[in-house]
Amino acid sequence: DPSLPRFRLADIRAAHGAESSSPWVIYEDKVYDISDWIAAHPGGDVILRAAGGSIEPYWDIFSIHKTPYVREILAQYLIGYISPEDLVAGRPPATSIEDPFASDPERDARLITHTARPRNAEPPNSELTRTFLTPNGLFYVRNHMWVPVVEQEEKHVLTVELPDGEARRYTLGELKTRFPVHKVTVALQCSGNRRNDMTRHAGKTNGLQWGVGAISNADWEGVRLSDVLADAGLKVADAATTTVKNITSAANASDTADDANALHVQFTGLEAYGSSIPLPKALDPRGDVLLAFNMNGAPLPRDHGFPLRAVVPGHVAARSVKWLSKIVVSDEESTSQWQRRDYKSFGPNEGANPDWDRAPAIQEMPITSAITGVWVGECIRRGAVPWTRDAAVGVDMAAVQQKVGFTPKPPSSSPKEKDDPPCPSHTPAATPIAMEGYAYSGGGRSVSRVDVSLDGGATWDQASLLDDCADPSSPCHGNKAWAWRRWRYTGQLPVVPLPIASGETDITTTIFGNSNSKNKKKNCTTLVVKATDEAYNAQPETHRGIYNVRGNLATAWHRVRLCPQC
Ligand code: MTE
Ligand code: MO
Repeated sequence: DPSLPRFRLADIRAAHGAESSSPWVIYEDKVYDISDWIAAHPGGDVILRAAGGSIEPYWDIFSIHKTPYVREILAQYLIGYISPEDLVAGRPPATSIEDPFASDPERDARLITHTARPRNAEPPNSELTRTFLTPNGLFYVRNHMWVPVVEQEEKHVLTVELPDGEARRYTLGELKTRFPVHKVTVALQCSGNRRNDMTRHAGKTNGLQWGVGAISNADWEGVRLSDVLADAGLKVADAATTTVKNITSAANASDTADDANALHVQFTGLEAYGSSIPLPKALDPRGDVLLAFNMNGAPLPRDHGFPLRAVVPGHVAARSVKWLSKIVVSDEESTSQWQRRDYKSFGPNEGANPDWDRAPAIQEMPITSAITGVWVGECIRRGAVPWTRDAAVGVDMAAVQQKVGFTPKPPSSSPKEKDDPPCPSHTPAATPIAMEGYAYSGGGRSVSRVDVSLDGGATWDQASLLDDCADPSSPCHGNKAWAWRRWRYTGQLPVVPLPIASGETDITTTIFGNSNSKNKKKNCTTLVVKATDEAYNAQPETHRGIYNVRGNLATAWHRVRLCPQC
């Protein structure tokens, strides 16, 4: 529209930056007033970083914006053009911006990186279940943006806002000294864990193609969210939980008390990520929701939320907001895209543009399990070694290892290290096999059984569940089964080679990341694992029935195809 006004770059920079009441951005030679868009922007007010200047350098970093759809949104806010005297080849001269990822921390080289900026990475299978508590450096990382820099942790401020608009501020130093400190053993799992499995078996999915490693387990230490909410003055009327009653006793009049069941606790991180949980979970005296500052006995690593994060046991990890800076108790869920869109699941028929509001946000996770290591016959596939806690499950792993000709090696520093012995020239008729993995269910429901099949699901046996929580040197903390359960299995592969079932996964892609098409022609079998929790929830047999375009909650039986290598 040529009738729109022309603006000078210097004027826009001076009057329409992040601090102004009408922030503008520039794209190509066009000027947009984004004041009304900020609230609806999926990344929140992060967009203000670009205010007063060109948005293009940011789109180079957050390349997710380079779509016609985003340009259409922007088009609604067009207010004019850049003056011709400020244009070079039709655009304002390129400006360099501060790279928000430049200060991201160093990471453990063993992590398998899906994207570097923002950082998304999972531990290799060979490390995943090596220990019950995942070492901090190997814990999977799921960042939507950069890692915020916090210089003085004790001075980090958490703002707590109540439904009546009252706000209370706590420094981290205050949180640590004013409230009792609790420890809870919790597995965090991304709703996208095992997404690549759903893609392989049911069709294309959007999102990071996680293997089985978007889950890890740690001891978290911090203060209870319910203690902080009570101190901040939250008054709710709900006889359902005792903590609520404690909070209520100060407020008998119903006009000062809100109904806990209608409220949500919204969490916001320093880089603008946000999500929420229902208030009853936060107030449940057995719910163990923490504002955590320690992980496995050390201060939170920067990637995992330093200096403060929410830990919501039993719920999808998307609610455990890192770099926590603000809590709002509200009659609404968080308005972020991570609450209202991304972390929901839909029916296989609903496609890429479902009725977003119809499905509830994922909170408690369903049951899942996975195979993380396989040792078979004389052809040893490298999995998670060594087996350290055999006595706990009554499996004589030394004998199995001797039988299969396997000598555990010390942990390798590189996942690519080739330390498998050479294959013999034949495949033994009846082959000993050993497997290990994890099982996990949300809501604090304990895993009661892990079923294993060596023949694609025709016949079943049971794995031994490790009693990690009973280990006196590292007991589990918390009111419910919030941790994962490791399992092991030893058995005998079927003597008769089985045909390849269609749609099954080659072990080389699942466990070792490289597929070998030659295997497809050989006699293969399929290893299967599935778990059951205390409420008898079980995993679906295939991903076809739970397929959703976002690839969330890929919890079907985990299958690993096993082919003779020789
Ligand atoms: N919190 C903030 N502030 N920013 C984020 O990007 N990612 C969420 C959640 N909390 C995220 C966040 C998601 S989707 C997951 S799966 C977990 O953090 C990952 O936690 P981790 O990186 O400690 O494993
Ligand atoms: Mo996630």
